[in-house]
Amino acid sequence: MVVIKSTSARKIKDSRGEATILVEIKTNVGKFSASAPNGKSKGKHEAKPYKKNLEGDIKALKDLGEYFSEDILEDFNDLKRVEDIVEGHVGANTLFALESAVLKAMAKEQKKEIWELINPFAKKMPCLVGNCVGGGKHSSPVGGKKPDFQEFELIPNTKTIKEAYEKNLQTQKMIKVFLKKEDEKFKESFNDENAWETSLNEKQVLDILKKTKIPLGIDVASSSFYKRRKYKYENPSLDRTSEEQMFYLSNLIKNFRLIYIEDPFDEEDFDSFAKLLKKFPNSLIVGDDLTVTNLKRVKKAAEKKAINALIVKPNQNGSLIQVKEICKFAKENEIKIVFSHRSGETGENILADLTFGFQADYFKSGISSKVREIKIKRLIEIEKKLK
Ligand code: 2PG
Ligand code: MG
Repeated sequence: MVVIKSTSARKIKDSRGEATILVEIKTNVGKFSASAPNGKSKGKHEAKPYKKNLEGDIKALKDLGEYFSEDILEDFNDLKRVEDIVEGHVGANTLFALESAVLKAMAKEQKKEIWELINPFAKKMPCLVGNCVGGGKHSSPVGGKKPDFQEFELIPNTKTIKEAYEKNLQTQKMIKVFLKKEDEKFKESFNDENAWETSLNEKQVLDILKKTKIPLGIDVASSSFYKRRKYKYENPSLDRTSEEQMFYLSNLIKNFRLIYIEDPFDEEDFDSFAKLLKKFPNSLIVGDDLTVTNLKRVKKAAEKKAINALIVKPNQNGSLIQVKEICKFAKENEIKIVFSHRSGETGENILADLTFGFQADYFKSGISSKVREIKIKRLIEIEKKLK
């Protein structure tokens, strides 16, 4: 059993150089720490990362430390007790980091892997969704231009995670050569998630990626360019109504055989999601800003038949108990689960254990860079031990 003796937190920098939180707990079995990432293209309905601000949460956590002393924490569901104590005092980033640290303590005390605390019978590895080329909010313009879509993903079909990881790394290097040829403004620069920045538009990027023969996906992140009831494209400059967006995306899905389409419509437009899913039941229509790892919104999306896949970003919610409920609900409703990194990441790799423990179908992250690879490498390590 684990008993928390004190809790503290401090500010650290994420991969974008922005402040985020690292939580440390002192327990009867030692000290444990965990950090939370930061999003940039956030859903309107995401839980707040901090109650008021980071400093306030750091103070709150210190003050709350002694309230844990009576609680004995033995299994995953005991995180509820942690939540009961801090609820209302801290935001989602702080709660997620705190619960992650508690899981690390429990795993150590029980001589288990973290994923085993969630599901000791977990077997299936997720497929990798690797962000290869970027645009939107995560990218800077190259020579004044960038794609309006946020992410262009490679989703290789391989036997093992290790092969998928290597294939994505190799392919991303190959894409550099293609971009050099097709984009005279290309500067070999990476965006926030180590995806290539380019001056090309989404259609031109997909033309290049198609050559790889790897199944492709996109994160349209369309709420970020939906203004006054129009999708405001800048490259080239063109406004699209919802109907026009539907038509445009449908053509892209057909022409490029897209198997994964995240946030194709604005975060309030469940009905357009549903229409698209009806047209393309064999592609994954994925909710991220739409569902924001919030059980109520996931249930609404399921009722409206708006999605057949959903992004799970634990720090969009904070509560790992609710993450568990969402995964259960998704499985019961045949909705595929995609665990995802954030655009501002840290060296924390617990996301890999959560992904495997909850038996997610996909794991979305950047392809290269230390903070992304550390999570993929943890998945590879789990895969290796299973054999
Ligand atoms: C997304 C994420 C991760 P952010 O939109 O899917 O790529 O972006 O972390 O900025 O919300
Ligand atoms: Mg997204």
